[in-house]
Amino acid sequence: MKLCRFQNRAGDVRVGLVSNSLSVLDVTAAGIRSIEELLESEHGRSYLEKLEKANLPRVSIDDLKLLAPVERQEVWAAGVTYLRSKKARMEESDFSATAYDKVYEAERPELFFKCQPHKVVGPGAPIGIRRDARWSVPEPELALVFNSKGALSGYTIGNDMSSRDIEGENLLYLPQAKIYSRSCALGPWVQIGSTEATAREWKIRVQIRRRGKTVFSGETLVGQLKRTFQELGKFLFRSQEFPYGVVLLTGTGVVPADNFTLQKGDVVAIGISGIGSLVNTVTVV
Ligand code: DO4
Ligand code: MG
Repeated sequence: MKLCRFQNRAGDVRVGLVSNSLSVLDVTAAGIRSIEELLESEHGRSYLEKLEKANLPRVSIDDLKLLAPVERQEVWAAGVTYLRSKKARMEESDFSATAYDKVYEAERPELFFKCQPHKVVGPGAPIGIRRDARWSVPEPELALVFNSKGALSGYTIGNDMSSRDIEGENLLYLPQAKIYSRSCALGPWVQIGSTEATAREWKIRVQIRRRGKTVFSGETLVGQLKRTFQELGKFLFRSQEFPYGVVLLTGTGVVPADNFTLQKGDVVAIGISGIGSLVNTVTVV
């Protein structure tokens, strides 16, 4: 089941259920105002199944714009959770190599604050590279959607945009390398109802196109993620509350070669086999 946020032709923001590739069921017509309220409710899933059969308006995909499936949730991220990420980070910086090496093996994962919802962009919206960065990359990641009780309620696709030169210069610059306008993309919807065992079989693919040509493509399996979803969720909810729930990016397992940097106009397409695809064009911020 896929839950989305969308804007209709009148400009209203609505919650939808994506039942096929052509249209979305408008569940706001049944009084649902947010994805959050569905994820918070114990009966959210069975209620949605009922709504699927109810006579609600269907909006054609041509008459709507999908929005990022976040409302008030903070976005956090896990790092160095795939061997590929550890290797790339250790190569990027002699200065920080030991830190990356250690955190990959440590009991406590690297978890960092990524952004508030207003910095998140949705499907089709421009994603940002910093004007003061020389080495910018996308990070295609599975994103876990937790409700306020810490229950894993769904999954979406995330792009943890990163400035590798800034991060590599000094680990203390990590927030600047990771948090800036349009530095995170999420979407196209929240996939609910899949177990961790199923999600670990999903493939994550990324393709970057420049003036119509593919300049990078790569893939990994969610199963390569070193830590379990439960482990990441437990650490995230330790000693802190998320009253609206939280989205957690789980780290990247695909990193372009060291001579690659994103440019304005590049099109970044991320696909996760069990979810769908998220496509954004790069802009300079
Ligand atoms: O420690 C740096 C960030 C790591 C990260 O974002 C990742 O591994 O995906
Ligand atoms: Mg990342």
